Amino acid sequence: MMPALRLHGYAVSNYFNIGRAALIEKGVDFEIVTVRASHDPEFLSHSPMGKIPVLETAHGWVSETVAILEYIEDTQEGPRLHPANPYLRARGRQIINIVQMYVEAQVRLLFPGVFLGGQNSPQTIEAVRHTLSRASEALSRLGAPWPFLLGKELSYADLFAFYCFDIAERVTRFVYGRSILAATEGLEAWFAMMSRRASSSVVLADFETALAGYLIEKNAAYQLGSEKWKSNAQRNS
Ligand SMILES: N[C@@H](CCC(=O)N[C@@H](CS)C(=O)NCC(=O)O)C(=O)O
Repeated sequence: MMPALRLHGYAVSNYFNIGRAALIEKGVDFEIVTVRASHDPEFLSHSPMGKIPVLETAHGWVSETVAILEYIEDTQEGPRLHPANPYLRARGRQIINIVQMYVEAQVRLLFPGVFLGGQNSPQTIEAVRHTLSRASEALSRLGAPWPFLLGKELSYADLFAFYCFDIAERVTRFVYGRSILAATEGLEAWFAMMSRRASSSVVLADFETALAGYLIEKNAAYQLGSEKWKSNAQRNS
């Protein structure tokens, strides 16, 4: 029998990886449909912005990762990943918003010169640096993880932040020669802990394979294999 949920997208996408990790952490039976983002009318009818991931459900299609995560939480069994406590839930959403808007969307502006074989203007590089510093300071002000971002339990905030920081760390190391993880209180140890989760091993292994092909395809300046920082961070945790 076909699983009730099908996640469409592919492993080079940090957003796809967040959705996939959530389904794995929940223990949900799901299927992956490998597709790229597209503006084909058929795809747009499922994902109105033409972006991945998009989740196919018995009720219909859902795009936008935060909406996908909420749908999974509301319909699936398994460990709770969005806290029942309204305050904790709001804090989780607050972290997700900060990470999405002021970290992920910012480093994405630098993708052309890092992953896409293009260039980044000095103005963009400076503007992004400024917003990333504010985001690091903001997240540091929220307090170091203990051990997860919302306390004792893993939540969507951790999964969302983990896959966004994985890409942000690659970009900030490459563009600025600086670690955004080191600049944010407690995040290096948290990132190393998150890397060791069983879901992370599966998702990151597929990500690295997909990224290797993508970098060649795009003639990217960024090279895999320059990530000694990752094993260092893990060793130091
Ligand atoms: N806000 C969206 C962002 C998803 C997104 O940006 N996905 C990228 C892949 S990581 C994509 O589809 N890019 C193609 C495009 O922007 O046209 C979400 O939360 O799902």
